[in-house]
Formats: sequence, C-alpha cells, structure tokens
Amino acid sequence: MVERAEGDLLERFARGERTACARLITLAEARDPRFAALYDRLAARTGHAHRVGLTGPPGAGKSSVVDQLLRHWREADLGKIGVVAVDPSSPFSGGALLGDRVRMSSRLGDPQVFIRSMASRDAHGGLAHASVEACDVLDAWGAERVLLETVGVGQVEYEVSRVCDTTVVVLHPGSGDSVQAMKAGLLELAHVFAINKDDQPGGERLAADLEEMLELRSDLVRERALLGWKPPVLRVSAREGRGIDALANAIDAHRRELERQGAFAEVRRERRAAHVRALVEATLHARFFGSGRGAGELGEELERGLDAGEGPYALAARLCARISGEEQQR
Ligand SMILES: Nc1nc2c(ncn2[C@@H]2O[C@H](COP(=O)(O)OP(=O)(O)OP(=O)(O)O)[C@@H](O)[C@H]2O)c(=O)[nH]1
Ligand SMILES: [Mg+2]
Repeated sequence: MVERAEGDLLERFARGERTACARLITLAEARDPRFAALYDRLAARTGHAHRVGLTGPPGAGKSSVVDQLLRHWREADLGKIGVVAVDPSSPFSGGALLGDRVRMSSRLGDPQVFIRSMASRDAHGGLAHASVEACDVLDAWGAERVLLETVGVGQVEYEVSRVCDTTVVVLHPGSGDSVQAMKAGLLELAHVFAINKDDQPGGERLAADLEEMLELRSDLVRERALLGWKPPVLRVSAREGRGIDALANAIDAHRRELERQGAFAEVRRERRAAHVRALVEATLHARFFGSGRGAGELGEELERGLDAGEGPYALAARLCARISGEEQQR
C-alpha cells in the first residue's frame, strides 16, 4: 500500500521533479520501511538506462572522468544522466564527498543531471543495497545513462560489474602496484580501460602492460569471450579533456554490442531475479535467526543444537526440516 504522502511523492517523481528523486534516494539510504512499496511502483519503469560503473584505485581520477563524460553527453544533448558516487569512507580518501561535488561541479546547475554522493558500502565491504536502488530510482526518473562511481579495492569491482552493464576501470600511471594487486579481477571484469592522467609520464607504458596482460590472460575473460568483446585500453586526460570522446564512444559501443546480442534485456531479468533472491534470503534470515544470539524463531533451537554438540550439517538439515514442516502445516 502506498499512503497519501507517498502517492504525492510518486506523482512529483513522475513529473520528473528532482526533489522527489532526491527524497526517494534518501528513503532508500535510510532503509525506510516506506521505501519498499514505493520501490515496487518504480520498478516497472526501470530497465531503460545504460548503467555504467566506473571503478579503480583511490585518486585515479574517476570523478574527474565522470565530470568530463557528463560534459560530453550533455553537450551532445543525449538525455538525462544520473550519477551515484559511493563514498569510499576509507582511511586514504577522507573528504571525498566534498571532492566529488567539486570535481563534478561543471554540471551542478543542469536540470538534466542528477548527482548523488552516498555513504559507503555495507558492513561486508560490498556495495550497499541503497546505492544500487539509487541507480534504479535514477533509471525510473528517465535517465538515459546512470553512472556509478566506486573505489575498487577487491570485491567491489566484481559487484560493480554485476549491477552495471558496462564496467570502466580507471587507472593512472601511478597505480602500477594496484594493477598488480587487482590484475586477475580487473582483466575479467573490465569492459573498457581508461588510463587517466595521460598528461603525466607513464601512460604509454601502463597501456602497453595492460594490452600485454589482456593478450596473455585471455582465458580469464569469460564473459567477454562469450561476447567477443575486446576491452579497449584508452588513454585520457580528464584535466585536459583529452580522449573523452573516444571513451564515451567505447562505452556506447559496448551498450550497442550488448543490445545486438540480446544481452541487455537478459541481464536486466537476471539482475531483478538476484535482487528478489537477496530480499528473500534477508527476510528469512531475519525471521528465523534475527540479529543476535538465540534470536528469531529458530535461534534457540540452534543454540540448543550447538550445546548438544550436534554436527553442523545435521543441525542445519533439522532446522530446514522444521521450516518446511511448518510450511506444510499452513
Ligand atoms: N594531472 C592530472 N590530474 C588529474 C587528472 N584527473 C584527475 N586528476 C587529479 O587527481 C586527483 C584525484 O581526482 P578525482 O577525480 O577525485 O579521483 P577519484 O578517483 O574520483 O578519487 P576518489 O573518489 O577519492 O577515489 C585530483 O587532485 C584531480 O585534480 C588528470 O587527467 N591529470
Ligand atoms: Mg571520486
């Protein structure tokens, strides 16, 4: 059920009001219980936007590249654009929120652009639900493109590639060590490499290294092998606005390739299925195990089993049997 106030909010949102958009994202971020019903109403209107993830080590220039892409696409008048910048909230980049705002400032007054910085990731280091739902809100708002900026350190690149259609990995000549650390994951997941700060020395070398790695480890490129997509390695300078056209073109070309192969729609269905599965899991977990020791409908039973030294598999099987037994009685 959607209450009156929420109904008004949806109406304003349907008219494209940016304040309504901001409000919805705030509700998502606060995990407000009213958001669920609102989200379901919006969900039918999502699926149109091209979702582009930009990830890479801290300070590589992701926000600066996003700003340049915004400029490029808005000058070409290619429709609304949404940006969700997930704040790293990590020790090495304090004050990123302000930084993101400033670096994307060239589009702040543009009614066709909506930029939102969001706090952090969830407790497990993954992308918070709210940032993905914020992308959905912007999609429903009518954005042609939704850009998701995240600092990539480990599993985050994987998640970005799961929730986005096209993953751009932004590196800079000084990030050689990070490239080594993230190598396997990067090669597997990136659809486009942007080597930023090419106004500084080292860009050519990094590009050559990456090309070589891509050549050597083509076995890693599972998804792309299916697609036959060879990730371009592009050298750009966000500071000088150089190479941005080629980057924007590569991103758009990847979308066209997804559409040509019928993957655009398929990915959306699978993404929604994954979302529902995650919601079911979270709901069941909360119901049966709550959030503390002994909590939830099965929490005590679990504790008793542990006290009795019951084997984990046997105990799990017994708890599952209890759940399905209950379901049968209904
Ligand atoms: N020389 C040079 N500096 C750049 C370029 N692009 C960005 N920078 C600088 O690099 C620093 C980081 O840029 P950001 O765009 O904030 O990088 P980021 O990857 O978004 O950073 P985090 O979100 O904090 O991880 C800033 O001082 C920018 O001015 C570039 O093309 N050339
Ligand atoms: Mg940034």
